[in-house]
Amino acid sequence: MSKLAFITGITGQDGSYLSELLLEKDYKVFGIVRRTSLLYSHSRIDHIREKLNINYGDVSDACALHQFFNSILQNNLGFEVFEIYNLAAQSHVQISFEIPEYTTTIDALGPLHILEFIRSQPDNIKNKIKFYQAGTSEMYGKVLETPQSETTPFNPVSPYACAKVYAHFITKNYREAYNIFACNGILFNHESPRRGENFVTMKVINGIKYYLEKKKPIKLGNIDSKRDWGHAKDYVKGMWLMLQRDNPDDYVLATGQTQTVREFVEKSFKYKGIVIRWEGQGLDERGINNDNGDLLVKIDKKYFRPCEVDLLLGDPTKSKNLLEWNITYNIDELIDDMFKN
Ligand code: NAP
Ligand code: F7E
Repeated sequence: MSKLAFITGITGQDGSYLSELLLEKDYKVFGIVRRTSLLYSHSRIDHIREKLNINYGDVSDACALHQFFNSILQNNLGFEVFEIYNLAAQSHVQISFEIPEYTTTIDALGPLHILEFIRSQPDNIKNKIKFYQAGTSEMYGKVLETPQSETTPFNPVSPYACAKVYAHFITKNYREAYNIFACNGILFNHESPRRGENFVTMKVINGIKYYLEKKKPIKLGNIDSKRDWGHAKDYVKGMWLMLQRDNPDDYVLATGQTQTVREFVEKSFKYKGIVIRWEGQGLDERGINNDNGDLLVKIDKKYFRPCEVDLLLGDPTKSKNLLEWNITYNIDELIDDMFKN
């Protein structure tokens, strides 16, 4: 009997690692990709492309999505389980302030389109479908307690986080109202060599490589915010584990450690043997190469957000206890992997 998995956001950082994991576990993996003017925008899944079943699609297009789901079910009668992972999102927090309506359409209504499909299925099919919603620590926003756990109230401060809060509660609502196996992951920041280039960790790693080549500084915004950074490979395992439990629930995935962006910058330069010293304050602050006086980091107000999430620190106790989930990369091993791969 076949195990089926469907991934929205399959071309993203997490979608690519999750695909690899599910293929290893003998799932038949389906996914949607967006039409782009260039064909070669799916580089994260190029190496496994032949093993995946891909259609064009978009989570804003419920009609096409439902047709694809129906065709999968009709072509795989007698399937054992159908796991749907909703990873598709406009996932950049700062950009969500520029395109709030689009972000809401994709990040809030996308999961509703999938939940509606599951709800419409007869019980014998519905009972074999499991749904994962990619929730985020950004939902805690201006945090109301530290560390943040599954019981910490949400207090979102960006259009991205507001849309994800809707997605979280509609997932919980459909679970309770229609007896759907639907889980919310509340994932703290996770990075990898496949991280998008405009997230701060990848920007710093690429910026250091560029500095070593061209002697140009990295331009950053707020370097005093704190994040709980893990490795995406560990986090996709947690997503899968959530769907293997007997009952659906919501889980935090985090390392339980937090660092400032400034510390991430210092550690990453140190990895290349460079000690950075800070001079000046506010927008005039600069990171200087302690050995030769080169300018390494400049502050640019363009990268500050209208509202900032100052401190994220997750409490993964529930996932550790119930899912037996653990991290295998600490921050230094993450930086090592990001430089090497
Ligand atoms: P990512 O690298 O930005 O990938 C996002 C994926 O969504 C890409 O495959 C993208 O396709 C796809 N997508 C965007 N809009 C879409 C649409 N309208 N229809 C269909 N697909 C669409 O994000 P990620 O880091 O892998 O994160 C995966 C999920 O976890 C996201 O929902 C994110 O919000 C959430 N999350 C991430 C983190 C983190 O630290 N990484 C933490 C918590 C939660 P293209 O390749 O065509 O752009
Ligand atoms: O910012 C600061 C910025 O964009 C981290 C997404 O995956 O994780 C991610 O959201 C911090 C913020 O990630 C720059 O102000 C300084 O305080 O790497 P980021 P994020 O906003 O935490 C959560 C959990 C998600 O769910 C999201 O999808 O770094 N920062 N200077 C900067 N950030 C960026 N991007 N660029 C800078 O130049």
